[in-house]
Amino acid sequence: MPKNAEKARILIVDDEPINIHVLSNALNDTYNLFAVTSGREAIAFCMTHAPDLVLMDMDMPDINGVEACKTLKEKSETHDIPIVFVTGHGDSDAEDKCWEAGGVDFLTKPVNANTLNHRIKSHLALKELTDELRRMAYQDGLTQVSNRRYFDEYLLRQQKLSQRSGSFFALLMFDIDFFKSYNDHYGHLAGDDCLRLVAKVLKQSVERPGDFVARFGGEEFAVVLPETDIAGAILVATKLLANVRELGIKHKGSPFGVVTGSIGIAASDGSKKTLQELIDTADRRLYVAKTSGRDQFIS
Ligand code: GH3
Ligand code: MG
Ligand code: MG
Ligand code: MG
Repeated sequence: MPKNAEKARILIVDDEPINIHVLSNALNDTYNLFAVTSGREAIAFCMTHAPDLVLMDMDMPDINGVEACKTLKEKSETHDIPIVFVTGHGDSDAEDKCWEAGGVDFLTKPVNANTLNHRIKSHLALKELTDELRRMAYQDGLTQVSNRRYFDEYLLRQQKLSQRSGSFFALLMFDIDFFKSYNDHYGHLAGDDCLRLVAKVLKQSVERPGDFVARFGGEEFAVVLPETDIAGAILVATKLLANVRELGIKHKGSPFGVVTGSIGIAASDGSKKTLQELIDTADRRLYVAKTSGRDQFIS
């Protein structure tokens, strides 16, 4: 069972309603079941509903099960959904195709209900563990935003996308002002609380689907904005600074009286700069924002 005790959601894909009926009856009622009758619908459903597991027929009109599986494995949004093939093809060539397409398991019809339920249970358990491991590997333990490791991967992916499309993406380096003095006045634990609050408000302040916030280190956060040039990044930076200031976290050691941050902005169309140059540019501008007053951005 998923940790939040919600029922796991299973999508049954089969062009024949009788098969959907049989599988539904075979599955025990700890699952939340959905069904579609084509590969095309399966892809659309997975993109919008992200089921926990898919039971996939092979032969279907339009997109067949193997093709649908390949497509799902190619998309980052659906890549991690385990796909169990349930098919009338018992031959080994068909099995090979399912494995090659990225399926996690293969069952032949008629399916033994007990076997089906056991296989599903173990795939769901494995998925949950994998998700948890991935979360731990990519999330900052203190603030729950992405960590540096994920930031590095995300930025690299963004650069590749941008190289292909020719569109700009922006990087914002945000650093809390006078944070050493905050710790000195209020203690390290209060400092940790402050970091959590700031991380949360940064995350809430970016709106577009690909916008990304990570803890870069210490009291410094990185924000990646896909499909965004300097002008767009300035709008976001203005909002980030205002939202942090408006948190109103008292800070006796700051001339502003409340916790504020400074931002350095850099943008790239993927072609000219290396990622290190992009980060260096944002860092340099952050430094200027600091030395020329703080609670501001430099672009
Ligand atoms: P500036 O306005 O120039 O950025 O000054 P600053 O004091 O914010 O910068 P400085 O780099 O001198 O100090 C950063 C402080 O952030 C020092 C460090 O102890 C604190 N810090 C880094 N990580 C954590 C953390 O995880 N928790 C807490 N409470 N403090 C942290
Ligand atoms: Mg079929
Ligand atoms: Mg600082
Ligand atoms: Mg710093």
